[in-house]
Amino acid sequence: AATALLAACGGQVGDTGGDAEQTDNKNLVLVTGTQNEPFYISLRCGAEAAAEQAGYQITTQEPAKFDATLQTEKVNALVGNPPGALIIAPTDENAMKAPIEQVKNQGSKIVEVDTALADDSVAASSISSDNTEGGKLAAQTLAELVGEESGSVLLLDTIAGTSTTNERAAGFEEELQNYPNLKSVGVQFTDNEPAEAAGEVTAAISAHPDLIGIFATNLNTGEGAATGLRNAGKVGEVNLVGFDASPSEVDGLRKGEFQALIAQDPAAIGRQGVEQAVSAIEGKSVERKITADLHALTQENMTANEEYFYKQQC
Ligand code: T6T
Repeated sequence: AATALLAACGGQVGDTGGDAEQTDNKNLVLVTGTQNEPFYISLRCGAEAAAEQAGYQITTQEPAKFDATLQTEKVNALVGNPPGALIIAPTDENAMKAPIEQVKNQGSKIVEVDTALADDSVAASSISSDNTEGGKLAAQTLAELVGEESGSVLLLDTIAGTSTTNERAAGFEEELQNYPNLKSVGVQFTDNEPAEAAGEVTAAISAHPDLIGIFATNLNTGEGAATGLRNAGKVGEVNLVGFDASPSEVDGLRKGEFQALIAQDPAAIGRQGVEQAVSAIEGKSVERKITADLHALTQENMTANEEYFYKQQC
């Protein structure tokens, strides 16, 4: 349901994050997916607050783009001076494995936040939304918005190898099959570039005049899709369901450019990432997998749910 709250908390309790040996290295490094991006800003704020509370130092490294080569440079720079824990959002589920393992081999505990490696034996702990469920929630929300009408639906993913958005896309496609009035025209990748997302929307509108809905699997993609709809004069006519709750997406929801947003809780992901990292460093019990909450925001429920808008200041 559009107003559904999906609260899936908890996780599996694991061991102490690899070798149980305790260190007194109180330096944490957070490596985000990219710089100046509202999701990661909110995540960093949560991480910094938790580090301060635990009496740890945290520094944040941000690649200029969401790109595994640029992120690898940030991770490689830690070799020789490994932190107590590396808390990272790997931008590619395969390509980031070797650089992360190199830091792990130097004694750092590894905690994944948001995105994850395909190999789940590298990190001591992973904290993320249930992205498959998030994709399903997006399809259910779209179906509710559309009602009895029928038409084509466009799915916009970011980059192959991004665990989160790929899972959202798969969950969406699976759930969409339950709504025979909604016909998928397939998935397009946007390279996480708003301009590409805008172009995909323009192309889909001319190829499929019955386009009735779009699911944009993250913030940049959603913002670009909204631009595409504005350019084509189709705002409000084509239902746009986005992911995340950046200031500009929330503004778009208010204005009717988005009909729904699936909001994550990045600050909680950052906070729990630090908490698990500290437990791993201190030889305490670590949870291998923690799932953060998701919330479907619509114009009707957004005023009552402002707490889910991403905060941009720490
Ligand atoms: O949607 C988030 C994040 O969860 C995803 O992994 C990458 O994109 C965002 O950072 C939003 O831009």
